[in-house]
Amino acid sequence: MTADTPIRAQPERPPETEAVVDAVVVGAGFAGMYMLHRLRGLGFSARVFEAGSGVGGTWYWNRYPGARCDVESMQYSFSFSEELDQQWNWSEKYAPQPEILSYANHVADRFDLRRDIVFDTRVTAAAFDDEAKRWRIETDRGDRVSAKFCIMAVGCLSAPNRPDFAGIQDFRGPIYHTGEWPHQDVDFSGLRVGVIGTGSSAIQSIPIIAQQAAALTVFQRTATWSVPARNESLTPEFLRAAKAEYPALRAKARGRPTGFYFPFNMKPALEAAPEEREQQYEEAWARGGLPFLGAFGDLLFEKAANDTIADFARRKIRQLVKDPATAALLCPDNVFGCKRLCVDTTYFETYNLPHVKLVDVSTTPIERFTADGIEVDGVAYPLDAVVCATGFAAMTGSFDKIRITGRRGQTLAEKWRAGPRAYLGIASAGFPNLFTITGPGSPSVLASMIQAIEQHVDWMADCMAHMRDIGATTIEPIQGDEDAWVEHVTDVSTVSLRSTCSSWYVGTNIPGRPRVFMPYIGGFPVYVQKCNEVMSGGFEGFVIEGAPASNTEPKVRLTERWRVPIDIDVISPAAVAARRVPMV
Ligand code: N01
Repeated sequence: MTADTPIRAQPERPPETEAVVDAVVVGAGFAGMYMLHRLRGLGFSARVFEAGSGVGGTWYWNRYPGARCDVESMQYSFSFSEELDQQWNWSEKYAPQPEILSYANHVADRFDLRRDIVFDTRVTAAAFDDEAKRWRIETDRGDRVSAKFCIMAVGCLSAPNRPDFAGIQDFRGPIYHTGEWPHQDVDFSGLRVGVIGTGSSAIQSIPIIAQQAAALTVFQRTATWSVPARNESLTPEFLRAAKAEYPALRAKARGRPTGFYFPFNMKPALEAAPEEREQQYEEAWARGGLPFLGAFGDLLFEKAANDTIADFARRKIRQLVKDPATAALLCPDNVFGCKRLCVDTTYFETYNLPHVKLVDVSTTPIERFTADGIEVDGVAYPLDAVVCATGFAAMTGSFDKIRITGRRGQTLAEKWRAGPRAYLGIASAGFPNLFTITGPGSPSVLASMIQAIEQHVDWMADCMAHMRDIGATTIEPIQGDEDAWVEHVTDVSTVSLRSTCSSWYVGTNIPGRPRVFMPYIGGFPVYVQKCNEVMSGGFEGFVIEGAPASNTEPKVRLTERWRVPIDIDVISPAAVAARRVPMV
């Protein structure tokens, strides 16, 4: 079996109309897979529904040329199994998408997950039956399942954003989206290709597409900050040494604001002499990757400090790109790292190729598609194929696709219309027993995703086990505690320069969406500690119903590895401001 082999669990498995399980999990990416593993371990029955034909989620869908992770492979992987850590060998510092998908398939096989996953099946509706205290889940192939718990493992970046360009239906060639790339090889040889967008997906795919295409035109609305990846093969010696220290690396990672470990410099950039700053930036640029933002401690808190790293990065772009006019267009004029920082391999250098052209659509947007290409400002760009690297309806887009109905007929879409509201990003008032893995209001995309997933899944599994212990029927956030958390998430975000620009973090990459800073930027370990305190305090901020009064003594089942030492305390805005913690 190769990583690309579409896998169906039970192709002949007919829709179930009367299934009754403890939990339904929506999605079989890393979150859904680990959730299933934990549920099974606790003796709960579960059904996982997955729209794709295989496991892997993000890494199943995002198969565009050049797709790879920009968190180091040794850390972008499950940490729950020491044996898995020791036995799996990553080939590169930053794993390519096919290898990550192979890993997902390996995990599915190793833990025998497929038998409870129904592939090629999309959950269309989930409704809470207040009398039965159960969720009724429906799918697009006619399944009707009753579950005590409904667990959304739908991913943060999994609902592609397809802008409604005028005339798009007239275009004669194929139009691809990086987030829903075909499973067959796409060959751009000899073609005139247009790429719309310059975010992470675009900057990874552009250098590869340029190698094939006869002509490549990139339509850029906002110039992107990108740092060289400095990817490399991992030697057997490196792997041996790293694995000898693996548990320590995992523990250190859990103590970091980002949930992954890298060396960083706490000193404020503004306290360093210009020569020291230059040297520090040069060294960090030479090491490459997201840790570049850890060159100094104040880069995402002080605009004047940020200006110093932005000036440095602009100089690098001008050195890398030969044509001054193109270089000028590629130099962002916004806060460095405000949008998610990109990590590339020869992105800027690609614009030195004679057949690659950059078109600025910042002030004159894409006017229309025609049968033969794209028009901007009255100029026609003839194209044979178009790649939309236009991103996602982040954090909430996948929830919007499912009709989720809670108490009193309220839908989650209605409740979240002005922005998502969830307690700890784990659950939302009015929707009992509905859990949201890496939901809005949790560190999620601001931490290493797999780390964030494991912490959420373990917390939820521990919670469900506790409810079973005490004979409870439902758990649901208390409105006031949820409101306070949502307010805290917003408060903390204002301390970071990240809250100042338009990006998918705040939902404004898509016209009409409310501007709300959705992930929790207060730091991963502080968030973990808050979750632990909530649990050990008897699920503070939640109301648990149905348990006999004699059974409600708090019994903490907290998964041991989440008793995380707080390396850096960043819970309050003041602490964030004072500590100057680099968060990439
Ligand atoms: O999406 P994006 P992405 N006309 O939203 C442009 C993760 N990820 O798929 O900036 C013209 O970043 C849009 O322009 P603007 C990672 O967290 C990780 O690239 O809104 N252009 C932007 O340039 C990442 O941040 C990895 O002005 C339009 C681009 O499309 C996240 O996924 C790899 C437009 C979208 O960029 C999303 O990345 C890939 C329009 N109408 C992704 N609409 C790794 O781990 C949008 N754009 C390496």
